[in-house]
Parts: sequence; C-alpha cells; structure tokens
Amino acid sequence: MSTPLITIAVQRRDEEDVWILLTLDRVPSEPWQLHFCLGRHIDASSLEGGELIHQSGSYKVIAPHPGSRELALCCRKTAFKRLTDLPQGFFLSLPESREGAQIMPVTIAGQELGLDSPAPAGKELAEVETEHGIVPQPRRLVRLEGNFRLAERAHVRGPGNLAALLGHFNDLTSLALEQDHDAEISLVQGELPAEGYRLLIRPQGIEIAAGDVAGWRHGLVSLAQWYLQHGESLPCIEVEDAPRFGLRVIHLDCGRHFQPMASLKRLLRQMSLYKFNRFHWHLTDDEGWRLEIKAFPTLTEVGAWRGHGLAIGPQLSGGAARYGGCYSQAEARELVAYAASLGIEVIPEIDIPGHCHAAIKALPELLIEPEDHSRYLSVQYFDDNVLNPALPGTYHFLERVMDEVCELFPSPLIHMGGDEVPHGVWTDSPACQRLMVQQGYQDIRELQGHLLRHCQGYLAAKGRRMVGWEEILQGDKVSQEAIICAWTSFQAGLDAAAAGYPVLMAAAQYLYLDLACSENIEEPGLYWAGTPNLEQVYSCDPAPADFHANDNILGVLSPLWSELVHTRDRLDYMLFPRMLATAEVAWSLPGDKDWGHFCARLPGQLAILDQQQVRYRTPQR
Ligand code: TNX
Repeated sequence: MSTPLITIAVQRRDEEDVWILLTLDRVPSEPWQLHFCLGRHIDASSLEGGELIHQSGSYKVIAPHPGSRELALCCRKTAFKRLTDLPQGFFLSLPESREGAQIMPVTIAGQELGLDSPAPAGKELAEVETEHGIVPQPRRLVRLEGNFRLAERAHVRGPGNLAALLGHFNDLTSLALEQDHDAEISLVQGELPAEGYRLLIRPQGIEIAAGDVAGWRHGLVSLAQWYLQHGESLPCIEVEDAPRFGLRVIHLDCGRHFQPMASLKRLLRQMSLYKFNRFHWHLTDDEGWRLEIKAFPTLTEVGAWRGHGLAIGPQLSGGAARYGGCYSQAEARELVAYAASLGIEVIPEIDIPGHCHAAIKALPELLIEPEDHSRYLSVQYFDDNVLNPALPGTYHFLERVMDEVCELFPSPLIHMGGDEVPHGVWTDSPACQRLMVQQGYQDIRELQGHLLRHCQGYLAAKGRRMVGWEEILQGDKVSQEAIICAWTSFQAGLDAAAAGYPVLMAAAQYLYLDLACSENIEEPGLYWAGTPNLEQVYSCDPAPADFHANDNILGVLSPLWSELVHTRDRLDYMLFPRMLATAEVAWSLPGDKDWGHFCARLPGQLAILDQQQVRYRTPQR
C-alpha cells in the first residue's frame, strides 16, 4: 500500500494566533489517528476536522472526524517564524488488528510557512585582511624575527611527568612530541596569575612559562593553534596571557536529544582548543533521563527511551520508533577521565524539581502523590513534570541519585537545575499543604526552596557545592554558598552577585547557542530570547568594567539546549563559530576584544575547524 501524504500550511487568522492546516492524502480506509510532534500547545477546543486525543510536551495525537482528511488546529499567542517551528515526525496508527496495532509512516508532500523569507540577515563579517592569530585573543602577542621549525617528534622538557599535557597537544595537532631532557621546547616555572602563561617562540627554541599546570596547558594550546595555522615553520612570537574569568563553561543538553559518547569527546577536544575548562553536562530532562543510576534501573530502562506505545511518547524530532540512549556509569567515568586529560572538569546536572517528566514516568510509585490534583503546564507543555517536595519518595529518590552522582563525578560542583517550575504546581496537593502548615510557609514557592535547600545540605555533607539556575533563589531558602547560573539576562546575574551569590553568566540573549543566528526562515533554532549573530555574541560583556571576577562573577556559561539538535551536523552548526566568540567573551579582557580583529583571525580558525571536519555555519558576508 502506498505511503500516506501530508501537506502542512500555516495560516495567521489574527495577530497572535497561528493556525496549522494539515491535509492528508492516500490514507487507509479503516479509522486512523495522526501522531506528530510540535513545540507548541494546541488549543483542544479549536480543533477543526478532528479531535485532539492526547498532548504531552511536544507530542500530539489527533483522531479525525469520520471521513475527514483536513485538520485545522490553533496555537494561541505564539510566534511561528521558521521551518524548524513546523510539526514533524508524522505517523498514523491504525486500530489493533490480529497482528497488533499498526503504524504507518507519513511522507510530507509539502510545507508552507506562509511567510516570505527575508534576505539572509546582513553582513556578519567585516571586510578585513586575514591574519593568523589565537582565539581567544591573548593579553599580548608580538611578532618576533625569524621562524622555528617544529619537528613531528620534537622533544619537550619540564617539571614532572608531561605525558598528559603532551598527549593533549598531540591529540590536537597529530604531532608526536615526547618528553626528554635534551629538548628544544621547555616548560618552566614562572610567576604568573592562575592559568596564565608566557609563550616564547624563537628560532632556537620554544619556552612556555607558567605558575600552574593549567598555564602550561593553555600555552601548549596556543602553540597548537599557531601550528595548525602555519604548519611546521612557526613565525616567532611572544605571547603573554591569562584569563579574565576562572570558569569558562560549555553546557550541552543530552536530555532532549541523546548525544553519543564520540560526539561528547569531540566537543571536549574542541572546547580545550578554545580554553574552556568546564563541561556542564545536562543529563536529565523531561524528554529523557540519560545517566545510569544503580539504585533505580528503570530511570534509564524506561526514562531514556521514547516512542509510540512507550511510557514516554515520541517527542521533539518525533517518529514512532524507539529513540533514546543513556550513559552507563562506566561511560560517565570514562568521560570524566577524558575531560580531565584535556584540563576540563565535568559538572553534572540533574535537573529538579521541574523538567522531571522522564523520571516521573520511570518511577511513578515513588514520585507521584495520587491525591495531588494540581493542574499546571510547563513552558514545554508538560502537565506532569514536577517532583513533589512533600513526598518521602522524592527525598529517597534524590538522595540515592546524589549519592551515585557524587561517586561518579569528582567535581566540587553539582548542578541541581531548579529552572522553570510552572505556576499552579503543588496547590492541590494534600501533602504539600500539610508541609506548608508544618513549616509555616506562606508562599508555595517556599516548597521549591525547601527541597533545594535539602539538596544543598545533602551535597554539602559530601563536600560538594550546589549549582542551580537562577530560580533556585525563589523561596529564599538556599544559602549563599550556592552558585547561580543567570540565564534570563546579565542583569539577573549582576543582581544575584550584588546580593552576595557567586554567579555564572549565561544570559540567553547572547550566550544561548541554541538560538537561531538570523531572522531567515531557514535558519534553524529557537528565538524566544532573540537571534544573536556572531557579532552580537562576540560583542557582549557579561560584567561592566568596574565589576570584575573578584566581585562574585565566577565566569561565563554558554549553553546548547538540544530541542532541535538531533544530528551531529546540527550540533556543529549551532556551536560554530559562535562558540569561538563566547570563548573570547569568557577569556579575553574587554579592552583586548575587537570585532574587526576577531574577523581577521576567524578564517585561520575556520581552516582549523575544516581540518577537523567541523560542519560550522559559514559566516556570511
Ligand atoms: C530555557 S535556560 C530552558 C531550557 C530550554 C531553553 C531553550 C533554562 C534554565 N531552561 O529548558 O531548553 O530555554 O532555549
């Protein structure tokens, strides 16, 4: 039988409401239901031509009226601006026959956004002459006379065993440097700030001075960038350098779409090339729980998989097939060790109490209070994704998870999420009501603080420090030991810092790498906080000049959320080259940043990315 076809058209019947018209063709004669994913909430009462029988997160199921092949559905008060907004992952289900329920894939015959594509947004790259350089821009770089020839098996001498440092360098360059007393490259002790280095390339040899291992590493990474642009004949230079911020973090959401180990290791290598020193590993979200927890095997057996007929339905890129994956504890350890060999610490995130749809689906007996009739809808349209701070099961669950997370991850920092808890939650929970009375709480938000404070204390007893998104401040219960990831704006971060909390700056408007980088309808990405192009990302400043690292601003965090990151090519496209700009925001002093100069250095860096088969977005002229 031929595959059913669907055409999608978007219509704007008034200012804020978007209608999606779905027309089906070649459908079977027996009754069918249409399944798909759409990152919007459908107004069930608006449906024309059928009935909405299920929606959870992005997953929707519609039963057409008998004989109907045209469906119209309304998404209220929403923007709909690009191809990646369109519904996807269509399939039909047919009633159970003797062989069980039948699934039919649906082919998209056409799609129409109902918008003209504006011309690709502007010139992004200034017209400047290409110049080999280092990214992020060092504090001082001067050219010296002459060249140094870097042999494939050059020798390096330095304090202690250099195997790890040279292994990293060789990994980046494919050279085979070896440690030896008789050497043309020397690593020496020097009086330099934390992570600082002085790199001197002269015709007779190379010297890297630093006060700590991180400094030597950064010196070697700068040398690697120089070599990757010039080849074996290196123009002589003197570089003096140190970072502006101590924490330079890339975040990757592995919950929405599973990212294989090989992609993670590749990302870690790329991060090290741009002097990022922390990897924020977002391991759990509504659409998937990715970390093996021995105390609760179903978290990954059930919570790591989605698809038709599973506890977690299809989501995001959708489709009937079982989709997902998880990291075994052995893999988590392997990644931590690999990151450490590149000078990167892994900060794990278990996102609670919101964003817990997958966990709740995996452990309903433990995590659901049957008498709780609270109604809510999360930002991503889940109505069952928040842990209950008044259930003993919640604490049992979290403590076992924190036990195992602390075993696996040596980082002093453990991220517990805390973001986007929807309004309406807990209001109709008898257990929460009792807890509020017992504790004398007035505001429902205090329950969130109550739970997070418990986690903070539990982690502190293990010598760990809790990190959370800025909403952990709500309910005013966590202590100022907690590190705040400010994501709604830089101002939110400055406010938290002024209130005495250490802060990581992650302002979405500039640092969210999942946002589209232009207005073009074909440009993939979200746009709720804008569409920052390379120049806008580059030009942002997380803290005014008189507000520096000592004043509670610990660093810069650039997240890649993965609602739309379902392939490695998409991962590359969203990360590069904007990640080079955030590297410079995190490392370089504001006075050393210059957009024109960055543009001049960019082609040399893109050539390095080409060598590494990175499918970056070509910066437009
Ligand atoms: C907000 S930032 C979120 C994520 C989404 C992201 C999309 C934050 C703490 N929460 O759940 O993936 O926006 O840009």
